[in-house]
Amino acid sequence: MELPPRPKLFDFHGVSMTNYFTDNWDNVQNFQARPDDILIATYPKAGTTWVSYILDLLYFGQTAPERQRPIFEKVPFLELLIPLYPPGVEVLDKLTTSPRLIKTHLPVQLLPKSFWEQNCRIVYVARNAKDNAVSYFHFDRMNQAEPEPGDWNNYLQRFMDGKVFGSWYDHVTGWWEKKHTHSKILYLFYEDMVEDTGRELDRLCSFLGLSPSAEEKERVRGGVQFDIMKKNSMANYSTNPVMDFKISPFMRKGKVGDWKNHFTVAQSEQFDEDYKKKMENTQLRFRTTI
Ligand code: PPS
Repeated sequence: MELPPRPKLFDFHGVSMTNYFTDNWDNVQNFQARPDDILIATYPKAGTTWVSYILDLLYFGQTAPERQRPIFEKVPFLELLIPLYPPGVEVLDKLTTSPRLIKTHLPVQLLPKSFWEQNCRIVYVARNAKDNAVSYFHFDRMNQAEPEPGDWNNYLQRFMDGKVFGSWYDHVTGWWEKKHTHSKILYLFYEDMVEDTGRELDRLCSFLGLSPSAEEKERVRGGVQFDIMKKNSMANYSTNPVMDFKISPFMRKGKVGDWKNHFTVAQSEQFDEDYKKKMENTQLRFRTTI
């Protein structure tokens, strides 16, 4: 199928987005959440797919034939409306599983209000800004549904300016603040998940009120390791036609600290200085190495 030209970013309610996130806006805002829905919220490239697949395995196991579908179909993307697929909202409305697992990249202030009214559980995943920017850059190179990334230096500046998809700084701090008033948000860090997946799996289970057997937990932990997920066509996006894996695979490196292979010393210093200013009013702390 012919792919449409790459979309452009524009300012939408103070957040830089493409029309693929805004075209279905009224339906997204009027989305009716159900009390048992579980929302996976992230700034793009922070570990959405990893947590989505963990939750999918925890709730639905890996054997049922109807679950042998790509993760991006099983965990619909709420605000997405791209030509090749039905709108996320439509897929979700028809979804009969309990719970429904829902993906969103929306900043906290733009989340449809029914998620708060229904008091849904929300798993937020955050990743340190430097690795997040690198991962996003490579994703934009290979994904025809994303704006042209341009060169790395220019991209990094736009990331710092909040002009690749909203502001990373506002996104991670906005959700962090919300955690103080909404008790049903679990705030996870990508770096913690890489450091000790089993420990973070335990935190997830306790948040969700699940008590899988030790054997089941080990099966999930084993199945969501980077190398295993990278080979798994249901988890690695290889069936998604808008992505060109010859440019860069979706499951690219899966590491903490890959930013060191991309940032020059000067870029890193400038980034750190700007970061300090943007993050001075928050207690939120990230690790850029583990
Ligand atoms: S998206 O497009 O926003 O849904 O992307 P997202 O899934 O949030 O992020 C993709 C990055 O997460 C890495 N990833 C993993 N890392 C470690 N272990 C596991 N199991 C795993 N699964 C996905 C993926 O490789 C992308 O990061 P980079 O740094 O580009 O490799």
